[in-house]
Amino acid sequence: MVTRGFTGRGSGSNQADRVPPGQHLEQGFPVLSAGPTPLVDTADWKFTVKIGPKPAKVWNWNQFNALPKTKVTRDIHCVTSWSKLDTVWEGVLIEDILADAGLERPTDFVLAHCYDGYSTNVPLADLLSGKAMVALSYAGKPLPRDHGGPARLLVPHLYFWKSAKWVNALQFTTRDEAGFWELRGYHIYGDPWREQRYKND
Ligand SMILES: Nc1nc2c(c(=O)[nH]1)N[C@H]1C(S)=C(S)[C@@H](COP(=O)(O)O)O[C@H]1N2
Ligand SMILES: [Mo]
Repeated sequence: MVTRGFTGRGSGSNQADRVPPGQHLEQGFPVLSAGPTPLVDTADWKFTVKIGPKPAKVWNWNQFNALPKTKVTRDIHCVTSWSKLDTVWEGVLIEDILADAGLERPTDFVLAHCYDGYSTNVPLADLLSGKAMVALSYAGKPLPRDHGGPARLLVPHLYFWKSAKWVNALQFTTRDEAGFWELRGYHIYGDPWREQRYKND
């Protein structure tokens, strides 16, 4: 195995230190979807921030792409046990989306919704401070369809099922409401370092 040395991101200089318990390193990029890949044309694409049932702001593709973009390099961890290091993404940080909507912290929880009907819940704190984005590109290219293109949520510090592909809405909720996999036995939070895979982990 090749050792890369320092990554410049604090914690471990060693790859092994960056792989959570029960995970192994993956060089490829597996595709995992609960159903078929939806075809989402950027001409029809819309992204909505809602507070409860009420839309607070809607962007079309061009409007969304005019928001400030940020590039990040992150390790990702799928609950099926693969981890992939140093993945490179570009997109719009959640705080930059909220700022454009004139919102700060409407509620403490968020439910992300997607074009394929998938959903996943995340506490708002886990989406702020540069921790999460709506990613529009992967490895310097527009996000491939099977990986969630044209746009997906990226929450790399939680298991990858939280990184909702084909995302089209962030809904603020007052309680932490379970999403698709969370309703089907997966952990409500999903911290890979604490191996929060299933409901009672
Ligand atoms: N909309 C949507 N997002 C989704 C899924 C899905 O089925 N639909 N699967 C989740 C799961 S379980 C995983 S592990 C990751 C996989 O992302 P990838 O296919 O880019 O590796 O997407 C997550 N986001
Ligand atoms: Mo997954």
